[in-house]
Amino acid sequence: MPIHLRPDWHLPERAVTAESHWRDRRQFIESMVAAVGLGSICLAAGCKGTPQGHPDGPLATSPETATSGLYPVKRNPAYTVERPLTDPRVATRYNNFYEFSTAKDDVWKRVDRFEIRPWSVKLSGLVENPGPVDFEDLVRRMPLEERVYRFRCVEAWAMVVPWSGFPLADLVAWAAPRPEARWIRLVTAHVPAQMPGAAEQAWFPWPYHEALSLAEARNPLAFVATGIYGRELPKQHGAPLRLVAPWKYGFKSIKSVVELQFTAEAPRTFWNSLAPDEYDLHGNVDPRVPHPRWSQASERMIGTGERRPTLLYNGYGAQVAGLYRG
Ligand SMILES: Nc1nc2c(c(=O)[nH]1)N[C@H]1C(S)=C(S)[C@@H](COP(=O)(O)O)O[C@H]1N2
Ligand SMILES: [Mo]
Repeated sequence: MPIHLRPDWHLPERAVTAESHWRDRRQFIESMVAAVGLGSICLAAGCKGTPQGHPDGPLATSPETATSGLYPVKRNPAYTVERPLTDPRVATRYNNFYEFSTAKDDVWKRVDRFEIRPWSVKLSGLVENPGPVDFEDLVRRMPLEERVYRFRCVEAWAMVVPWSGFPLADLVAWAAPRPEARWIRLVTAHVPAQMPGAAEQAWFPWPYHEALSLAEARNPLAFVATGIYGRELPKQHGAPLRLVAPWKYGFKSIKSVVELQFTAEAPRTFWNSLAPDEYDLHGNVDPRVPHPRWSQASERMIGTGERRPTLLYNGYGAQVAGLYRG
């Protein structure tokens, strides 16, 4: 099927935001924070003891569900970051989720109609244990923990957030891949009636789809997030479950997953199919390889505007570099 591409199709991260625009938004957020008197929230990754970044109100868009009561969950101290946490009021209002909007600052306002219950995840392809898995059953059975991860968008903005969830390896084990399985194709829900962005931009090759090799999926860093900031995941972050692969650019961390298909061959992926020279199949963070339209040498922390040097594998080389040797 020929895909009609608008002239701006190759600007998936439309807000390769001009610094001036960004400063305006930051001032706006700061004034909003001041206005509602929320200035005293704990932002340092070192503020132990308190549920970190547990906000009053900013995640009000997290709907009440039968599983909201599972959070907060215990922090896994093996996954901490030397940087301050991103302010939850910033992270939950600055999202990339094209099914809802191509602009980052209004995704959270456009998710209301999206229905996340009931939800099931289909395990398919080369597995011994295929079939639909009910999300609530899954999340109750999995060992939930909190991990603080760096997160780096290909567009050069970055954040540090506490995700709640479980290792992807546990879901892989549940599926029981056959020996021929080498890859996993992950697929997002596609419900245009509930997704204004997908309805407006019908020419994209929906549903959003991504891929990890089975070895990557079994790496202990690969995480299925069901919560953030000590609460159940709000819809704009990919409720009820999304991938977090923190050593890869953000586009690999697919949201609102409905299917894991185990394959022998490398599957095609949404952004790589659209623009292979801009969005590598593997998408591993690498400061030495510029995006065709911008440098990847440094990154901008959302919420503070601080610039940091980009780290190879986003700082997770010790855990993942072995995957790519030879
Ligand atoms: N289904 C789906 N998943 C997606 C996207 C998307 O548009 N659709 N955007 C990706 C990109 S480019 C980024 S940077 C992250 C952003 O995650 P966040 O909004 O939770 O910060 O989600 C990724 N997952
Ligand atoms: Mo991104």
